[in-house]
Amino acid sequence: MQCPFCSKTILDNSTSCPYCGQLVRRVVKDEPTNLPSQVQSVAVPANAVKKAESTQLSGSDQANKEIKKRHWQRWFFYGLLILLFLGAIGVIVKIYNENSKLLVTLSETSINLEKNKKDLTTTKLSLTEKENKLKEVIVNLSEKERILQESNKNLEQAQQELTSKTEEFQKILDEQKTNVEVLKQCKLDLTTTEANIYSLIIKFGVGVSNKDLLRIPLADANLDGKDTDGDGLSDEVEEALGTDKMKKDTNGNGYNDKQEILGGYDPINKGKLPIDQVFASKQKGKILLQVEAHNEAWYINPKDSKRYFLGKPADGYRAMKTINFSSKK
Ligand SMILES: [Ca+2]
Ligand SMILES: [Ca+2]
Ligand SMILES: [Ca+2]
Repeated sequence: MQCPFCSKTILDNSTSCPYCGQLVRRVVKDEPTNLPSQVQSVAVPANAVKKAESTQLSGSDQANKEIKKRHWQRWFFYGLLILLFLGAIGVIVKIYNENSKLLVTLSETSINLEKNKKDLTTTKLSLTEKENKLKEVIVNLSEKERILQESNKNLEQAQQELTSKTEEFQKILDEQKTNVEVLKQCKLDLTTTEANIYSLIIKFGVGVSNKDLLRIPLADANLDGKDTDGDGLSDEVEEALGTDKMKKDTNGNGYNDKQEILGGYDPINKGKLPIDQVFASKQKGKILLQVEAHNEAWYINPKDSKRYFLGKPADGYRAMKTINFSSKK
């Protein structure tokens, strides 16, 4: 049968439910109670009642044991649930913490990424700027390379010109060397010629007194040279003539020494010079040496019978070249 209170299956002759302890069967001798209508009333003998009561007590202990067992099972189950719940909470907390850390890491990574993006942008800008500068440098380099090539061409051309000029210069140097050699030879020849002229002047020169020399008119030639007083007669000529080389007008008559002597007047004393054309004509072609002075030489030109100053014998060649005379006349 089933207990009407807890619906558990119990023995058919049970008077009370071993599970819930409720009375399920009423004994006849007892007074009627307010049992549920389902409870059946049966006539039970007295020993059976005792036995039933004994059985009822035994069932009640079992029921209590079962109840305690179920009670402990329930608490074990609750404990297990609590443990599971706490474990789940622990797992959730751990996951939350991990997520938080992950979020922090993600945030930091995001910040770093943003920073890296900015750095990358800055680097790109810098790179672009450097690229532009590099392009400018390349352009400048190309321009400089072009200039360099042009310079190299110019240099090459200049080198060619230099080589050409060097060759020309070398030719000029060679010519100059040749000319120097020729000049040396000419100087040597000149020295030889001067020596010959000197020998000729000494050999063919005829001594003449200053008085006789004044009888021959002076030619207006070979009178230049160092002229201290500026009267037109060189110091050397004035020494030969006996005039003052420091005064234009030796005798102080208002006419300078050159004017007077070329005009036939005495530049030292007053009056005319003792010009003697016959005497002068006899001296044509001769070289006269002024023995009363410093052996200055005078050449009497056959063309005009005038005396030409040759200077000292060593200077004779220079003087004679300018006279254009013929000694044979
Ligand atoms: Ca003079
Ligand atoms: Ca003078
Ligand atoms: Ca005078």
